[in-house]
This record gives sequence, C-alpha cells and structure tokens, in this order.
Amino acid sequence: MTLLRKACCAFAINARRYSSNVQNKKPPKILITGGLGQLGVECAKHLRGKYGRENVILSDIIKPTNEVFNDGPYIFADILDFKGLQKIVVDHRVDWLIHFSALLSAIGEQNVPLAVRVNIEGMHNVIELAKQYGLRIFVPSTIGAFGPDSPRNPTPNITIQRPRTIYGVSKVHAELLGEYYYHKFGLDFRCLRFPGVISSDPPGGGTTDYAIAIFHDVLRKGHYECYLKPDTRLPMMHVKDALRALSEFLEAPSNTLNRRVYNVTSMSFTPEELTDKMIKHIPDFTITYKPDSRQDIADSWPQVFDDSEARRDWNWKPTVNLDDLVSLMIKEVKEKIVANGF
Ligand code: AKB
Repeated sequence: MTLLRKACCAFAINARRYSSNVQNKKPPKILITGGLGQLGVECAKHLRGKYGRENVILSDIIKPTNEVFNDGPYIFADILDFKGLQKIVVDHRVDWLIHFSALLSAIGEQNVPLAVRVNIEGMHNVIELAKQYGLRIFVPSTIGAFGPDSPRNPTPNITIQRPRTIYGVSKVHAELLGEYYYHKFGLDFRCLRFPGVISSDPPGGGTTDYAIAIFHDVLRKGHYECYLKPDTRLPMMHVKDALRALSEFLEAPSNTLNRRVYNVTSMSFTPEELTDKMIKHIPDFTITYKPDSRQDIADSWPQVFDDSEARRDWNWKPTVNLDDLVSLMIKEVKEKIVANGF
C-alpha cells in the first residue's frame, strides 16, 4: 500500500469512528433514588431540561403528588431491595445513578437503626449495583461529614473527619467506599459535599433547615422560633447552585477530576445575618431563639467551607449570593403557599 493510500485509509477509518461517535452520543438514562426528598424533584426538573423528560426517572417508596407524577417518569424503588434495583436498571437501561436516599442529620439522631439501614445498607446496594452494571454514580455528601476535630474556618477538602452524628458517619463511609470502588474497580463514583441547601420545599430533618423553615414560618405566621443561636455560622447554598454544581460535576470529563469527592459552597451566614437581610423585605416579623440539640450538631460543623479544589478542577463557581437567596426564597415560598396552602 502506498503512503498516500495508507493515509487516506486511516482518515476514512477515523472519520467513520468520529461520525459514529457523534451519532451514538445519546443522552444518559438517569435514575434518581430518594426522589421525594429535598433535592429530587427539582433535580429531575433540571436534568429533564438538559437530557429530555423520558431520560430522567424519579423514584422513591412514597406515593407522589399528581404534579410530580405528571412531570415525568416516576417509579417505586426501594434502595434496600437489591434485586428490585437490578430489575429497574435492566428494564430502563439506566446509565447514571443519582443516589439521594438518606436520613438527614437531626432526623437520623432520632432513629439511628433506620439511619444505618437507609444510609449505610442502602449505599452498599447502590454501589454494588453501579459496579455490576458499569453505571456512573453520584452520591451527595455534606458539611456534616466533618466533626469537632476538623478545622472549621475554613474546612479544606482533605482534613480530619470525625463526625459525631450517624448521618456524618454514614457519609464518611459513603465517601471512602466510593473512592475505594473507584481505585479498585474503576467505578465512576462522584461525590459533592454540599453545605445546607436552601429551597422552597418544606424542611426535611436537617440541622441547616432553620434557613428554610424561617421563610415558611415568617411568611405564614410573621414569627419564627430558631433552634440555633443567633451567631451560629454555617455554609449554605441555594438549590439552583446546588443542582448546577451537581450537573456540571456529573458532566466533567473524568481526566479533569483530581478527586472523586469535592467540597462545594456558595456562602456562609448566621441566623442573625439572614434575619437582617429578610427584614429589608418583610419589616414586621419577629424572631426568638431557643437552641436545642441541633445546636451541638451545628457547633461541630464547618463554618466556612473551602471549595477551591472544585473551582480549580472543574471550574465550579456559585452565582447566588445571600441577597439573591433571600429574594428568591421569599418569591418561591410565597408561590408555594398560594399553590398548596402550606
Ligand atoms: C443537614 O442539615 O442535615 C443537611 C446537611 C448540611 O447535610 N442539610
């Protein structure tokens, strides 16, 4: 074969490969577990906008509202039932798994055996599932994966992690298990440590949830009793930023990721600072403080989260600051109250 013919052949083969790659670039089929928790419904909306309605399947063991059911595919999935999960992955040809099922920090302390089952046994199931079927798997972690021995201001990506809640222990377990499966089996495990995520959905048993409950109570009753002290500083993020972080991170090419677990955040504030901003919009509400056991949890968590590694490796950049967050929450919670009466 002449040199020219060889070159032409190579070009033709590469062109064929290229065009078949482009043709094959179909959107991923995504399964979301724990779909009726704090992030699931909004996450499904966000990803359906990107990958198509039919490609994002929301799942949970709870019966959905009509609105959720009519929004797109919704199925029953129990993360403690491994065979059931296998069937879903096969029947729906799932490519990516977003594993939201978990009991949050405050609620986990009230039922430790259930938290162990859901947060730890559930994680064992989904990680094996992802390995067996070659799925990309996203598992959220949290500022709650740190504890009183960790540096709190700022808390870097890699540091001491000795959490004192079952939620935190289960999340450290998930981080380590995921990294282990990545190194041992090449599993495409991805994990973001989120701060308190603020959305207009009602609070779901977390310690950072005062920053959600305050909007609901103030807009309905004109008063909020806060279970944290006024100067308790915690990292926070609006759900819009959280979902953008999640989808940008899921799409980041594997070779740009120096880690499988990244801190992400937008801002840090105290109940007092949040109240000062809210008063500009709603001048006549009142707040009282009655710290409870959640104060101990908050006091062991990061105050300021260092997400410089996420910014460096996959260009993470938050867009919603505290002023924007307050305006968005007032608007969105008012809309929820009008629509649902809660
Ligand atoms: C909680 O407060 O438990 C959660 C979290 C920070 O992970 N919102």
